[in-house]
Amino acid sequence: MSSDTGHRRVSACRVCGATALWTFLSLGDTPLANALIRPEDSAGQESRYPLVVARCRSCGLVQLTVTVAPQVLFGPSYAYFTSASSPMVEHFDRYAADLVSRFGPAGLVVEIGSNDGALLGSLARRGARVLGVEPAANMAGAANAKGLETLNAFFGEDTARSIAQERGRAGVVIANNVLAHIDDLPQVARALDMLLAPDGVFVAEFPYLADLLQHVEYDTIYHEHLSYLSLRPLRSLFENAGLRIVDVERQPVHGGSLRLFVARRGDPSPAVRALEAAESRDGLDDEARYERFAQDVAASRQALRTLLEDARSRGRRVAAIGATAKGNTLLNYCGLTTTDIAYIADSTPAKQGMLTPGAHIPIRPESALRLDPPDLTLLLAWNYADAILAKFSDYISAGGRFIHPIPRARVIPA
Ligand code: JHZ
Ligand code: ZN
Repeated sequence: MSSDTGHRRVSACRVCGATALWTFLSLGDTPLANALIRPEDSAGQESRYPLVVARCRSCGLVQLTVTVAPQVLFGPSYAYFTSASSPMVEHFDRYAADLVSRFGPAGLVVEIGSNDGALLGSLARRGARVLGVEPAANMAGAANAKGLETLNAFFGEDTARSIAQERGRAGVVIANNVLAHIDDLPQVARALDMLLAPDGVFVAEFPYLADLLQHVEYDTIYHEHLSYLSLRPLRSLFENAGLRIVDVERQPVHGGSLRLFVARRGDPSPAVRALEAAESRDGLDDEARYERFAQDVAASRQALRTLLEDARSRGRRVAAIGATAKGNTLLNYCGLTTTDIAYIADSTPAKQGMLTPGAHIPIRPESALRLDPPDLTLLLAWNYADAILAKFSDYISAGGRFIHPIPRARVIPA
């Protein structure tokens, strides 16, 4: 059964307001990617929402055609703890070191969507004066409990104004894996203009559209990710608020991310110019590129289903690792159930014992892969493939193998 309450259809582009939105991909009606279910509630009805992607014919922003209310997605309790993934903790520690060496003490440092405080902690240890802004009450609570002051709020003009009034303007404002989650992007740009000191810098990191297209990372499409970001639409977003993209770096996390540096003054660095040229060269402005992506997605689904059917016909037992948000797009879009995947191992205590949305696959601790080893383990956290293969080298030595699902499903190590 599907229900479709609590969402809004989008009729105008989230950056430029144009109404010419061209739809190129539908992944069906799916439940929310982090809406884990308690086993005792498994008979209840789950809300499903259309997971459809469109591109603005005016500014080029790739975006979902619906917006689910943010209170529903991020409200009192959120399932994803940054600190549960040690590669992300290490990434944010290097990130903190980079920021401190680029900007020095920088006065007040505000992080939007600061989750459980992984980056704030690394910055604070390096002497920065930090403040988190985090809408999920359980995440804000976890960060405050570690002594990392975090406001339990959504970021917007009201929050920006009150922070600036009470604590002064910020030298650095950071937003990691959260810009794509915000519906009203022009409001964010205006709020940044209120919060940043005259020479302040906004630093944002997010999964990059060019990597999503190239590596067929369709599973990073879910209702929390309202937009799939690239340079051209972001440039007009910031320019409308008197801000400019002055530098950019590619980062390997989450399947390929961009780290942007935005300021009031300064010319775009050579890296910005080079990446803009690469986006045009790679077809990010051409609808044919997105049509090809939609075909790649269907082919990737078919390849995974074929591999799993083949494994089943040989009597192989399959489990998975990483009860990720993206895993739930993959499982539901590929139509996988407990017949295909016995369980999912995950390091997050709050996810263990729950069922995944839609597919209802049970989540167990990581130790399950050793105590009850499957023949094959589907990497639903393929972004940590190297770390997971290293961690489970004993499982591999005993004959266990992993399935890497994208761009085309394959068994590793071969
Ligand atoms: P991970 C997240 O999505 C959250 P998800 C968010 N929606 C977002 O925007 C994107 O990132 C970019 C577990 N794990 O990071 C921990 C192990 O079990 O791929 C996590 O539950 N063993 C805000 O959910 C999950 O896997 C391990 O060794 O797709 C990883 O989730 C490791 C490394 C992780 O993100
Ligand atoms: Zn637009």
